[in-house]
Amino acid sequence: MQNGFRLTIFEATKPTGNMHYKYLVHICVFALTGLIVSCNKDDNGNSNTTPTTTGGYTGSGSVTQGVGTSTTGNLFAAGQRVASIGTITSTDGKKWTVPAEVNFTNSLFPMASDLHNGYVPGHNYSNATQAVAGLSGSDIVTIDADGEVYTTYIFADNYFEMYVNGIPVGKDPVPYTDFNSCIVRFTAKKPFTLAVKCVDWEENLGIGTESNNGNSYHIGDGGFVAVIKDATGNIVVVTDNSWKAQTYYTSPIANLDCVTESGNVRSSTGCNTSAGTASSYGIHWVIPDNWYDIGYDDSNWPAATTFTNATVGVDNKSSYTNFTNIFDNSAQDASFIWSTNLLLDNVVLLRKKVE
Ligand SMILES: [Ca+2]
Ligand SMILES: [Ca+2]
Ligand SMILES: [Ca+2]
Ligand SMILES: [Ca+2]
Repeated sequence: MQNGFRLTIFEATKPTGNMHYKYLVHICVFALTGLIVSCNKDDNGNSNTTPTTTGGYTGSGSVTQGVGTSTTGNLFAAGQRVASIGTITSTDGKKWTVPAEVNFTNSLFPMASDLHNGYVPGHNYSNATQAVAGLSGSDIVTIDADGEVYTTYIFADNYFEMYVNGIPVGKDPVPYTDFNSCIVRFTAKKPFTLAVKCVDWEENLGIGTESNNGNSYHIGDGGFVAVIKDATGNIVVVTDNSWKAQTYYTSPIANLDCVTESGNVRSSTGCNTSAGTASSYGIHWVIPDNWYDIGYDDSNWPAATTFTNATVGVDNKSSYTNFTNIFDNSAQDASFIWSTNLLLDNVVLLRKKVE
């Protein structure tokens, strides 16, 4: 930021039902213009920049190359793949968390309930009725005390954190693999706004790759599907292309000039998706502090792209196939959604207003 300075003005405490969720409000003060504007800034202190050119890439993102440094060895020791967290520094000197900043270890962010979870004894439910019957009621997050109870069914490849009206309602209990599915319940009144952070996890931090069939740099894919039912069991919303989706981390990139940016459209559809290397590039964009709030303006975000079950590859996963009566309802079929690139875009934010 030029001609100005940044102040962290105050730390606010935001009530979220039976808990409090602390967040920082950052304000940029421009000395020359006198304007005060809200400023996008992530937990690493990075803020948005104007478009620059780096090695053939021109855009508002920051460019990294190669593998990051692990800072948390494994978020979920029981998991099939190691769910590590690390940091990596971009060519413009900014520090990024890879694959993503998450609230997995934040006890104030509620854990989603299990629709199907092989790591919890008895939670390999064969149908949704069984899974809901296993819930005590203490899982229900209050958005509006006089609202009705909504039940969300979710399958995510690999990890999600969901908010309703800016209030955290559930995070995925299995960050990487094996594949699980979830239930998130909340009381609310329409209209309400859904916001979901989706992470396609990675074994090779910062380069979006994992070991698969002998290839150490296989490019993993993402995908998110959800169905919300009201208290009488009617479907009120499914994932489809009426949702908004924005990309915040793309990797592995072989040639930086394959990523294009036009307004809020960040496209890697022209990039090679065969495999990564140890020296692949990544592109990172700053996630706005208030991206999950009701009032956040997503009007310029791209529409979500839909993908088939076969493309995401869920036909052999019981955490999905046991619940096709929910996710593949013949009258109101929920589609997998993501940004335009299911393979290379690894951190995708989704938003949807339910009227
Ligand atoms: Ca998961
Ligand atoms: Ca994945
Ligand atoms: Ca479906
Ligand atoms: Ca990926």
